[in-house]
Amino acid sequence: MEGYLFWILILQIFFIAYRGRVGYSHGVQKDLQYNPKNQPHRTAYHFQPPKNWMNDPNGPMYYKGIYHLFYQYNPYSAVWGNISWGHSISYNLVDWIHIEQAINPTEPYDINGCWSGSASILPGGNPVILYTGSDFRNRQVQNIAVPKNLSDPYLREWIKSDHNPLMTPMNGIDPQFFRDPTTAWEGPDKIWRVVVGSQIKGHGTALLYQSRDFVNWTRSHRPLHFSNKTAMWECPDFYPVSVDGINGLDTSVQDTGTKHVLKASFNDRDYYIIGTYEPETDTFSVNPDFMDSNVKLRYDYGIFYASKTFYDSAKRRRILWGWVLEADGEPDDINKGWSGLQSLPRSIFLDKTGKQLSQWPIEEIETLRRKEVNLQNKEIKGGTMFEITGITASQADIEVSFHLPNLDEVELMHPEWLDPQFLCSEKNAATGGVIGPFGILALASKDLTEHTAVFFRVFRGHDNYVVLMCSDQNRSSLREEVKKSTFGAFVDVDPVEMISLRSLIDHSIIESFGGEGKTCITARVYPKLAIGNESHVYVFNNGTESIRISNLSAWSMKRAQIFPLHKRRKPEID
Ligand code: DQQ
Repeated sequence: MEGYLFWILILQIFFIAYRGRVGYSHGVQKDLQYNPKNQPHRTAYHFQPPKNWMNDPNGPMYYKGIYHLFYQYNPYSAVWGNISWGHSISYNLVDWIHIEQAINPTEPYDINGCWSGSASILPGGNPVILYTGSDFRNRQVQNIAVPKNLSDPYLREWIKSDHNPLMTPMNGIDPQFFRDPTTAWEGPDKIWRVVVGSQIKGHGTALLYQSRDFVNWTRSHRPLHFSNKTAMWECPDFYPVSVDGINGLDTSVQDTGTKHVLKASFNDRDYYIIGTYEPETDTFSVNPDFMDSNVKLRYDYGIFYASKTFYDSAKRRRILWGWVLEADGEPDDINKGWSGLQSLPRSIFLDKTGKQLSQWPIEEIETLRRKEVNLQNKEIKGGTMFEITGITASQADIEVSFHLPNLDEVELMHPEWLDPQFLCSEKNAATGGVIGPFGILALASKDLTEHTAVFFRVFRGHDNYVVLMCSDQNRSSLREEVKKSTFGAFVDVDPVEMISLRSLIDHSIIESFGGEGKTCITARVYPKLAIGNESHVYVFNNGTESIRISNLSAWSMKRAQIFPLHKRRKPEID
């Protein structure tokens, strides 16, 4: 009997040691990143914390050679709650080191959550954070935090000011609708301005506050902007863009060579308008305004919310981050142990037409490209498809330029087809047309029972061609319970010249850029069969007319190095 107990003990020791090696302890999964078998949908080169819930990007900034990304984070579980500011740093915006939370709910003015906010770099180069606290009475108030030790390159510790809260909901502001301060900008009068998202009398409003010292803030008698066509504006963002070239501008730049962008998050989407800002009077003139025109401009026509930009002084560009939610259910998130991604960081700039913005994944992402597959001048006859082989299809970057040799028979666009998303679900990838649908089938199983179609269709409009871009998740997974939306938007390109598509595929996310970044659509998908090495990618043409690929380049993507500080030396796994 004693011998028997001895062997049980030995077996137990082995079992505990083994569980420790694969990252389990007390039944809690500790390190999900290195267990691809159990985590087919965890991403390899998108930013995510090691575990738990993440939502909005907060206070992105560049400070003394290091990029900082803060984010809404629940340190205790994979659902929203206990909101703190997670903090990670990077030297290249691709590889990240997770460090300790920067701001936690500890004070009466933020005890119910440290919600979204922004960083500003003051003259002399010192960073400050303005963020929303949900206070002990669940009122929303604005607070400030500064680095404890500016000589710590990671800026690990942040101190909250004794002056907090700096802005409180008074004079008609509903305490439930007062949040998400922007990066501040300085006017020619040396007065700082910030905007806070709100809803006044049911209308989405960008409240304007001014300060000389960043501590005492006065509300302007007029908001910077409001709209009676929307309700609450979350996470506003206000910044200049150059009318001439793609370089970004520091948030305080205001001159004749600039336009200004106001972004507001509402209805689960990020909308923007472009206008002219007069700092002397703090007026912002736009045409069209939010929800005015048929084309309601959005950063991304898929899953992308509560985004924020920052000016990268090192490379003179403006960079956009957005929260990409899960499309599976809460029980799935609890099971996975995590929820929420950040989009790839994207350069954002005014398009040549001046009528919209364009975006492109930052160039550093290309350092992850491996094993290029290339083909040129290939005809794809109507009703045919081919597989892109030689790359890891579940972790890939694909760029294709399509040429349309014959537009004579193009289908007519009906004047009532105003809603591109609806059009994409009516005319999905399986519904044959004349010029299109053509594009890619990503995260596809070998038998195609699972696939996500990212594709174009071309129509003849009243006096021009109309290009429709769709991302159709309808057949993306055999799992019944995951959301399978179809997204769509028009792309302002001339199909006589070329239509380009770039799709970045990363296990459960597909970020697609049509027309060189004029139209972006991000999708979340959770395939059951098309996972890991069982995933394939195809090019298809389901129109009657042939199309020609002038160039196709595809790469496997290397895993980015994204670890907590103490795990930095982990060997690379592709
Ligand atoms: N998320 C934060 C709020 C913000 C919302 C709370 C937008 O500050 O309005 O986690 O997703």
